Amino acid sequence: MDRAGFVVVANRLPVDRDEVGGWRRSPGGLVTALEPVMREADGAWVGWPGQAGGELDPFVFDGTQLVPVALSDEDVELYYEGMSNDTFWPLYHDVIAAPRYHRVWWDAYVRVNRRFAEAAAEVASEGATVWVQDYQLQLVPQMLREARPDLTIGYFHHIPFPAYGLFSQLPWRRQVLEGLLGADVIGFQRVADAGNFARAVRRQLRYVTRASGIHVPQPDGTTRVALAKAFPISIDTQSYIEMAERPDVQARAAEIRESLGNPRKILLGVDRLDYTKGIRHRLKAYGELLEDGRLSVEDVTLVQVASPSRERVAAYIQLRDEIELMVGRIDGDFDTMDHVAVRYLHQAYPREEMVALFLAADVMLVTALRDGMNLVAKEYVASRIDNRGVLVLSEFAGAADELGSALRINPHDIGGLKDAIMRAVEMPAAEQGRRMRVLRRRVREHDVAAWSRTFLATLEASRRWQGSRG
Ligand code: GDG
Repeated sequence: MDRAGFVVVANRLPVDRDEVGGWRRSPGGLVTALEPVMREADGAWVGWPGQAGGELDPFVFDGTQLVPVALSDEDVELYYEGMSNDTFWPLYHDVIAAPRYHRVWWDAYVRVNRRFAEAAAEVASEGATVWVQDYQLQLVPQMLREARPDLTIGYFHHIPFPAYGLFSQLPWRRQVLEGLLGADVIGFQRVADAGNFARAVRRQLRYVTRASGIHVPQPDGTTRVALAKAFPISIDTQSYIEMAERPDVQARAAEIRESLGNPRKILLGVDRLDYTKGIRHRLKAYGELLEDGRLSVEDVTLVQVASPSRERVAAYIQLRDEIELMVGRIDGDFDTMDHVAVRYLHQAYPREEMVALFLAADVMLVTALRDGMNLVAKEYVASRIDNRGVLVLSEFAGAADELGSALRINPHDIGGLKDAIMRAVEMPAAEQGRRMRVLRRRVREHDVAAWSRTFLATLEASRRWQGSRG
């Protein structure tokens, strides 16, 4: 195994198995964002290959060294489905679902984090930069620092960081804060997330914080400054623009409209089927608008793509039942032979189909109850090369900090959500254009490459500064 000067550590490797047992690159923003950096810096990526099973040797894919971390069936159940997706995920999304605290899950989480840290320590060259990703690996920064004090360590948290009143429920709150503080820079989606983190550190560990700097006492009696700051993630905007410009994608958008019976307005929701996304609130508001007669199925259709997610976790199984009951009721009450109220799709689609849907949709509904960023909101905006369409955006999604020209909503306020949907459906083209242009400028200027550049530049600067402090 060659040692690397730049190492990404993430729960998943950036590849999936293809049909013939080979590897193909997985879709997704992080993979695209890091590709140029990986290539330039002879990078390595440490992660789980996605299926439980035995050891795999490191291998090179597309010029990047991939270092697989094996997870057993038990690891997947306890560390991934348990601690990551049934404890941290609900706790960090404001306990929308009840987090479960199980000591055996935590023990597995510690054990698996150690395995990731060891793999990273082994592949990183002297003085390398290591970038740890997300809530599955919150202990890795400190474990790595202990093993390899020569490394520069960054961490990015893709989901929200909750208020202290909620975070303090966590039986292992102290270990998690200390784990994260092993990093030189701890990145969050929103300024508020970084603030919640700093507050938790002050309350729980009694460390001093100044602006975004956190003073971390060291075993030798000195202090080290870790930075906790917001770095809002983004998308590969240009690739969405190029896809939206393709004649076949535009033809597909027209075909989608046609096959829905050419309704006057198409509303769209695209989410992983997750209780954080506010799919039920959206359906409730829409169903009531049909019931009130403010909307009619002759005029509007709601397309809801709910891509399958975490299907072995109980809360997700229950959510799916609830959503499908609601959809069934709305369709049963309001469909006609020619028109459908909700076209519900519990499926995953290729990127081209998503962009065609974005182009076909007059109104995009992002009603998350809590969301780190919500990339779908940015993807919709990027795809609207015609400067038309309306984004209805929850203030509880990180994207709301940047996308101020969207129609901002509180998804808990069903009355307000209904009014916003009506306003979106009725919005004159000129106002759509004014708003969409501002939104598009933001995602063009702030794409995912800018995100990773800014993070890595901050990380580099913090290390230089730390070095000069001696
Ligand atoms: C986490 C945070 C944060 C969905 N269905 C299909 C499909 N997708 C794509 C979307 C989008 C991605 O998946 C989902 O990203 P989101 O940001 O909306 O949400 P999470 O999955 O919860 O992501 C989130 C993100 O990390 C990044 O930091 O923004 O807040 O929760 O790209 O388009 N893509 C395709 N077919 C589908 O059926 N091709």
